[in-house]
Amino acid sequence: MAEGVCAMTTYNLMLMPTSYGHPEEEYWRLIEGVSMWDVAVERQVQLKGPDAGRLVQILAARDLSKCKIGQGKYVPICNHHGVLLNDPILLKRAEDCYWLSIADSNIWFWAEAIARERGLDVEVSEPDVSPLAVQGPKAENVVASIFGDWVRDLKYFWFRETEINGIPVAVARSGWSKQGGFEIYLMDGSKGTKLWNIVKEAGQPYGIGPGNPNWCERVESGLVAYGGDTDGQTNPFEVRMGKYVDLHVPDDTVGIQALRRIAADGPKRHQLGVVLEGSEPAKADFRWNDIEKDGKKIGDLTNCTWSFRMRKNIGFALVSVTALPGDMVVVQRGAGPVEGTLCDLPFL
Ligand code: THG
Repeated sequence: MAEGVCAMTTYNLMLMPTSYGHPEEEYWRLIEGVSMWDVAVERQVQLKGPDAGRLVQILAARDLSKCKIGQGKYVPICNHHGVLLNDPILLKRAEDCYWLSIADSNIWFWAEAIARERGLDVEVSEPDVSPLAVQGPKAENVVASIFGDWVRDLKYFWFRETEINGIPVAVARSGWSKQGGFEIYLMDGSKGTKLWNIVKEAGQPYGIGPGNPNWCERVESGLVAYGGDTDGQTNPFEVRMGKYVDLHVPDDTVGIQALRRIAADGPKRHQLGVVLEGSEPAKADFRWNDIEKDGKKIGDLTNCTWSFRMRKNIGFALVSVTALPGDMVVVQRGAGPVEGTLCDLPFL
């Protein structure tokens, strides 16, 4: 509140700040400087016990057999039909302890139910962990000035557990932007303001300011939002996550039979970008609008944003695989139809 937050959204049954009142300033700070985000809503589902490794491989259709302690991986979690349930980042803390850093859907219930149904010796819980993201080209200098130069050697998604002024944290190279940066996983919620102020002070020389997972940057960069760009039928192949699915994982991985079938038949839809006509920020609220080609519906526009760098309205299209980059389409919105052109993702 002290930072002037003026908009929030709900995510994982919690409130996430979404604006501090200056969207364009917040965007350029991320692109050119450094921004700090309260993303405590990215809850951790912890799997702990002798069967934690087995459970995580049953939940995630990505081969985790070579995942090392201290390593993170982006893993699709699917149901038995191969439909995406969540797209967490997995953090391997120990041979018998993993975190699933989840997007907006309840994986605690799911993991607990699968563990009990399979008779596994593992405890599923939601520990007191709240990530704080530091993102942008100057993030590395800020985080190194707090924790030391070792953070510069962290590989993407790798992390190390440490502490700062008695505050227990894990520092990871990760975050929901393509501008580079870190996430500091706070392991004691009562010290949130203390940690925030440490980062804020260390960031002063670099012009740090508050922000949030930035909608414009993530669309430009082609990052998927589970639940925003996916519906109740979306499988990982449809939303460019096929590279995170390993079809050779053991047969007891939830959904793997369905995913093998979908891979063999070929998915029906794919995710492309769409650049809309016009060079004024769109006022209409786009969300899952019909996309038509030659007068027939071919799919949906799952998000749309004004791109500050492209000076165009852009969005993601979840469309029939018969639609290809370069195709002209029409998007149906409340204010009337608007023309657009399909393209590959990412935009930038
Ligand atoms: N941070 C943490 N947890 C999270 C998110 C986060 N959980 C949910 C959600 N966000 C997960 N979504 C993503 C999606 C993409 C990436 C990170 C989180 C990402 N992707 C890179 C890319 O697409 O180029 C690289 C992925 C790879 O190739 O392995 O970074 O933000 N804690």
